[in-house]
Amino acid sequence: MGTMKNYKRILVTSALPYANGPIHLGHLAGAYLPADIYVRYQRLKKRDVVYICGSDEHGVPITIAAEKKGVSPQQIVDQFHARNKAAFAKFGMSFDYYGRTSSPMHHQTSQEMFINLNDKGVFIKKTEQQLYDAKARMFLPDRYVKGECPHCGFPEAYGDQCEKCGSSLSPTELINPISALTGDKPQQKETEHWYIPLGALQKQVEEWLATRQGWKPNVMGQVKSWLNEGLADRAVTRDLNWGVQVPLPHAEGKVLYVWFDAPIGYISATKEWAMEKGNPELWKTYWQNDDTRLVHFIGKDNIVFHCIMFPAMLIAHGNYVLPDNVPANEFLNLEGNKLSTSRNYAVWLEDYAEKFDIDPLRYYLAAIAPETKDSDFVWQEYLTRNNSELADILGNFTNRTLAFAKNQFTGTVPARGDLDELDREMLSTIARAPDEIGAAIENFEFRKALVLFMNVARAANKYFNDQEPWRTVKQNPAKCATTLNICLHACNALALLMAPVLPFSAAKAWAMMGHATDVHQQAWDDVRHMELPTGHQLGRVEILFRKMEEKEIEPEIERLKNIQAQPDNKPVVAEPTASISIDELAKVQLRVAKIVAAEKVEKADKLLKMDIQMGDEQRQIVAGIALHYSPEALIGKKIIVVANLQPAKIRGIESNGMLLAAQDDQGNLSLLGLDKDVNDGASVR
Ligand code: B3M
Ligand code: ZN
Repeated sequence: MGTMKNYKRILVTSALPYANGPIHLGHLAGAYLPADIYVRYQRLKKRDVVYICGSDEHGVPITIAAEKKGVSPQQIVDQFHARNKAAFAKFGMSFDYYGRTSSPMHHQTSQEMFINLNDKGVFIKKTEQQLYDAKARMFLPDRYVKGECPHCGFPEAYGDQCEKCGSSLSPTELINPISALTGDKPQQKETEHWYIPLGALQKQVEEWLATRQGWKPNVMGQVKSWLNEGLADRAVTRDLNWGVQVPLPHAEGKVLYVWFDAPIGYISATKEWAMEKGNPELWKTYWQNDDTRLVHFIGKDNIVFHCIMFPAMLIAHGNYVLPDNVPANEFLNLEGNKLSTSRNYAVWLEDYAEKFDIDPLRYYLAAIAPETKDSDFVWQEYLTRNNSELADILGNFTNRTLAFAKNQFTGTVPARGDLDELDREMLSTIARAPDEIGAAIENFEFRKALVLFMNVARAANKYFNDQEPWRTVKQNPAKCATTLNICLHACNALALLMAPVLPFSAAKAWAMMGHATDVHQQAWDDVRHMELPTGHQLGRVEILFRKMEEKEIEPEIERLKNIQAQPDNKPVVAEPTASISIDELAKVQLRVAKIVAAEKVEKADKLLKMDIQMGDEQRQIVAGIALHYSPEALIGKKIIVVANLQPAKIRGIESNGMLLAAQDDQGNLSLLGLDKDVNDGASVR
């Protein structure tokens, strides 16, 4: 774990998005939301943390976008820098600074880095043949050329990278290259460029990587496969008229390669942040001290640049910290298909924000974060999780508790009396939560953190049910007061615990608890012991999470379906096959679960509703087995469930998983079980 070293401060970056288009959910889920959750948590832990991002305004992606729209590159970046900055703010991205690489500070910082390495003799200067478009009278760097990937055969690989297999490429490596400007077959023409000798730096990069701990296997795996192939020298300059000028005489028309200057953008933005704070030297504390923990949040297509190329530059410079971790995410798909900007097959932040609340999206995206493999955004699932988790569990618990306190205890906190077993259990669940959730966040396991968080809300909701305060209020008022005191204590804790993921709702919930302070200024560890004093006046009761209706998401689903149905679109879904691959099988998560509660579903004679335990997770499932098993006979039984089936409503009751049973043609039914005892939560393979 990266936390083993004693770091004094944390510097977090999210990939600088190209300012050539708007931001969509795939971006958000990969590089921004996880970082924001991490940073918000670290702030609540009272750690010294700075969160840096900004616009990447150079490179061929920008000039191509400008050419397409018939405007200047500057107009493109001005527009999208402003729009993307605003969109991120709406989604609660809590950057300490959002810079841009067209700033003078950035140009200067990048040029200094280039000069520093050049003076040290790091670069190799090469004269070589490069692809040239005679019609456009221009060299064709990076995305100006397309062709077949020499590694995987993908026909639309770019001159700098294949988006299919992730290989980083040079234009001349492409098979059958064509100019993206004119469609012509390019010529070769002589030009001169500066190269960073990654081959010569490989050993140092490897030595540094060997000291990294707690990296995600998918990230380290990709890095290792690069290293195994052997690193090739990479040109760090381009023949282009847009970008940071190469700061040497006789280098007219040459700019720094965008992947040379963009990561330096993290440094220049930190400098600008420090200046804004009135302490211009402060950036050095973060970038040039070994006790800074540097963490880069990125998508998987940026791994090679953040784990090899930028570290190699920093190593060659010698006076910078290297990343402690690079928790890169896999990709987010949309309704079963790959996102496609060009086909508008995406959900754009700006559009989303006009129609829907922000926190439910943050919640759902964190719940399906593509942490270890690609994941899929499904509108229906988003709605279900909003309604059955945020609204029915977290919101419902908060609202019923506050409404009860308002009606029975004049909106104040009643006294806590003698505790019974359930009271003590609830209090200890709350006391354990900050460390458990915190540990998951520290490990970049945001999905797990969310499950742990929601389990606290689930337990609280169940506690309310089990203690039946609506009954004890008449029979045993002191017990009722204790129950409500503990429920309010739980609401208060949940308001703070939800702050990293659900920042807007946390503020609302915190105000509902009667606090005039800012929830985001509280201390995470206080959850263990923060008590609401008896008599504390609670705030106004409001709906925390609104239930959504199908008709709100129908147009969104429709729009995406229509795009998919357009005939000129190549299908991007995998062909269905009769037999399934091992990878497809691996998508089905089977786990051992213990049935802890079971009851008949009213007016549905075949259905049973069950609470099942899988390790530290509790869920509810509904199954059509009531004619074969009585509820009592099931309690304590261990069964096998499909754990990652989309939650569904069966007769209006949420079912989150499916149990496995065998049924013959006589109708005999048997639940699948185990022939030796293993712990619930165990996975079945
Ligand atoms: N702009 C690529 C991207 O948006 C690039 C990231 C730069 S991070 C220094 O995917
Ligand atoms: Zn490829």
